[in-house]
Amino acid sequence: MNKSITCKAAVIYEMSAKRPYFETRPLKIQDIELDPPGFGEVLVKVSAAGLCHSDLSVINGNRPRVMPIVLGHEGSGVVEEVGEGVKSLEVGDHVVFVFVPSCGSCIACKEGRPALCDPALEAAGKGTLLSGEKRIKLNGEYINHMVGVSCFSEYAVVSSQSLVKVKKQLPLDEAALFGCAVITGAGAVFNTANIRVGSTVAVIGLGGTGLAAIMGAKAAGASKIIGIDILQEKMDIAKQLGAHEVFHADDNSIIDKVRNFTNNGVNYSFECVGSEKAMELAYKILKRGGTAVSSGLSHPDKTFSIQHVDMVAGEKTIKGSFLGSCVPDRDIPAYIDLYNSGNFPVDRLMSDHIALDEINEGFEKLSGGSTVRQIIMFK
Ligand code: CXF
Ligand code: ZN
Repeated sequence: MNKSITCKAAVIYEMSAKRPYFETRPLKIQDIELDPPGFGEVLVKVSAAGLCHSDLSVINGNRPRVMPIVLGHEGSGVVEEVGEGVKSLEVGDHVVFVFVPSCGSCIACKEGRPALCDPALEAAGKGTLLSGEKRIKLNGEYINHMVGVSCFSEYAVVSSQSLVKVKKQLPLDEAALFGCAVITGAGAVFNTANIRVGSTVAVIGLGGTGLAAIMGAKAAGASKIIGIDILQEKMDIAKQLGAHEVFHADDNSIIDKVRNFTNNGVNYSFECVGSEKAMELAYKILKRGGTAVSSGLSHPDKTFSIQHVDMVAGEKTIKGSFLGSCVPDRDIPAYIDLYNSGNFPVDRLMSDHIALDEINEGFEKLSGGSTVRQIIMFK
């Protein structure tokens, strides 16, 4: 009979803490107890976990979640134990967490759109694993899972459908990036937009996801790539990764500048901020016939507005992109191969490696915009 284990994890009890987080310390490093993996579940020893804006959005209240919760949805690790019925993975396998598990039997999964898996959405809302169960206990009471992952923890019990096996040659800090930044940003380019070689592209918001979109656009053969942000450091990285031009988001003449740099607007724009202002800009810089793709997540109260007639007469498309419209088992290994070919320098997204107990300092830095991906490394 397998036993439960005790390990350290970052727990958050309430949202909307004030900054600076290194003073208010919204994430508490505590001992949690993990039940053994149930049917179809896996115990993973977490190796690396990235600090992403979507975790920050839970901390600052932009993305309300059930509390208390162990955050973390971008990570990698090594399989420590498999529950009954797990056929696809074995002890010692290296894995990347996926923030939408796919049940495989709902209509969305069956039609090849696992990002839209219905049971996964329900489980995420309730803070459970795909099975509907919780496996994390704090002081004897069950607490919540973050999108079935909760990898700001030394160990995680997750559904086997929340994992993709990866080759052992790939360093696990690099592997972690594929679970969110890369599939979300590059997936939006490769899958959601499915851009044509020669397309003109603008990316708004040059964090982990936006920079992955820049790399994706370059790898997919875009002829002009524009990066837009409010921070010079990020615009500089975008240029190193393939942006031909960068503009400051607050520049009053940005729309004209994008139009002048391209043939009167871009074929594809990618909103990677999660703000209605960025969404409106993404729409306004489109060329006729263009498509604006948004992977940013704003507060549920937010709406954006566009000129209706312009959308109709200009045959413009607005598309949402969740999980980069990826099929993780297919796309994560493919994106890793692309990385290994040298044409997709994902490791450039890494700013820092930190320890679990530096997580509040890390989120403060992320809020200030001075970093791309900080990776928590576990021993
Ligand atoms: C998010 C989507 C909402 C749940 C957490 C992960 N994606 C990228 O950050
Ligand atoms: Zn993320």
